Amino acid sequence: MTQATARAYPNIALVKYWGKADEALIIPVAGSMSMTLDDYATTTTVRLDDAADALNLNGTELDHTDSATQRVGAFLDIVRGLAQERGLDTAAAHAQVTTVNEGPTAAGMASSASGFAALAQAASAAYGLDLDTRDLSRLARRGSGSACRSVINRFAVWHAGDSDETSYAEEIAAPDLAMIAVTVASGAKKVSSRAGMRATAATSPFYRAWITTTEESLNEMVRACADADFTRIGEITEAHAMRMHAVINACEPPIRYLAPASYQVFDAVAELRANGVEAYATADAGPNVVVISRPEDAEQIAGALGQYAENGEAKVLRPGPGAHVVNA
Ligand code: 2P0
Repeated sequence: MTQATARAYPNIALVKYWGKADEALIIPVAGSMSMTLDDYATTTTVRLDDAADALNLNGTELDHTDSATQRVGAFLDIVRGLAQERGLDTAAAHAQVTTVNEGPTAAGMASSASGFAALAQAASAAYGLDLDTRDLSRLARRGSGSACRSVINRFAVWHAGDSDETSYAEEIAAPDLAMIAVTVASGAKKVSSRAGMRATAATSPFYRAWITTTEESLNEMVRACADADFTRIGEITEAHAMRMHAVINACEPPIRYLAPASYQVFDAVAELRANGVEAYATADAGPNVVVISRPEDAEQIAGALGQYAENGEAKVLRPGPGAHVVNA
């Protein structure tokens, strides 16, 4: 096979990944848990040819010196290494990578997760590697940590592990959930996740506590999912998100991803709860807030929170599929 196309979706973590034990292999300091979304897909085609590696992103041909092209090229080297280990004659080939992110990049949804999950699936198929879900998750992890979770259907636990072999995501049963995305500010964040994680490890005095409490939160989350205990899932999610922002805020110099509008959404979610509507909020390395609810409450919550969104609308999202080949 010399060409393959794959699709993958972003994921939103309920227990967050923040910090690496191994920078080169992207082994996290603790496990995490997420829901794969059903919108904002990335579709990526990898075509083998003899020219140099090339990247077309959302219709724009990027120069080989562009940092995105270089990151994709480094990832393709890992795929070629696997092909070489297996004695495949594709191992020497370069690749033309064409990738399209659906929906606004401005939505602040984790495009590196869907991007590297789709690339891992398309590239492994194009180079002739027949990877099972675990090995595909391990491969996607090498591109971007959170991408290992976007390989997985619906709900994923990323086992931190302590080696390339033992750090992967797998599906976990969880009660049906909805997410409501409230995009309060679009645009690129000031500090990338990668740089923010490094700063946190190097300068935040709460880093040790973050690592140990994240493992505890994950264990509790796995139990709450097994019990289909939505309330506990929500409580862990919101407390854990605040802890992540706390450990980040404590950096020197400080890093702050949340904006005043983000806190307004957290307050509005608390008010919904006070009025008997169960909703819980989380936020990644940026100001946008994602709320979790039972599916039947999602539209009402979206209606209540739309006023805080930049475009006046909150978006309901549901569990979606893991990375998959769409043609070959
Ligand atoms: C997460 N984030 O668990 C957390 C919450 C952001 C905040 O995973 O350096 O883009 O490529 O492994 O995967 C963002 O980190 O970082 C992330 P790299 P990645 O979703």
